[in-house]
Amino acid sequence: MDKTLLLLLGLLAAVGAAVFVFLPTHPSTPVTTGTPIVRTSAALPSVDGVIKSGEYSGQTVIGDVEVNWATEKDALRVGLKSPGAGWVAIGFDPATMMDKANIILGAVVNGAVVARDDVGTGLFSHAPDTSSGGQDNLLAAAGRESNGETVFEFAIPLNSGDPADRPLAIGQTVKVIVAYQATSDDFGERHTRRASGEITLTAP
Ligand code: HEM
Ligand SMILES: [Ca+2]
Ligand SMILES: [Ca+2]
Repeated sequence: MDKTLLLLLGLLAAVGAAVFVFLPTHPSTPVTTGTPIVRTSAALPSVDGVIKSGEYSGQTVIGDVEVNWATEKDALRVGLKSPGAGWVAIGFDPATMMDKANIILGAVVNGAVVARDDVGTGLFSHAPDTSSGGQDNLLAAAGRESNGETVFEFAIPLNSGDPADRPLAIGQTVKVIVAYQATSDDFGERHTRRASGEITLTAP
């Protein structure tokens, strides 16, 4: 083997080693896992990714997420606004911490909403209802992200009939948990901030 070839091989090996060393240890964040749902419902034209004044009968701030809600005959509409560009979520009626809560997550990915109907599967975990034989019961979802803030609007049945969801009723005061991610749209990524509060489901 002549010297030039050896030199070339050595150079190649060095470049290879450098690339290996500088590769990130984690694979790049995958786009939201699970089945993405992008839906709007003609019956719910207000689920459009914009929270207008007077659109919701209830409003509160939990953590630093604005939570808006209103009941329909058999449904609950919710509008969340987070100070982050990643996912935002609300969980209804947890048993302990995140466990058993009916968790609805949303993210705006390249201008389109991705939403999922989950359930708290443990103190610090959640999974799509569909992964435990349940159904995704989102009736509508829409979202908008601008200036590092995310608006996520959705509607769910008050009582979906899905054993993975906890039934809600008009008149009920329900514990809710709220969380958001500052940067990641990956539903598998832990919250930047989380908090809990209460909302009362007054009649429409
Ligand atoms: C894969 C996503 C998630 C992971 C890995 C995760 C993990 C955790 C962990 C480790 C804690 C305890 C430490 C802490 O307080 O930060 C926690 C607490 C909490 N999480 Fe999550 N979480 C996730 C998603 C969510 C979602 C979507 C919500 C709400 C809709 C949520 C709501 C909460 C709340 C309210 C607490 C405090 C519970 C309490 O102290 O009573 N989490 N989570
Ligand atoms: Ca659910
Ligand atoms: Ca469900």
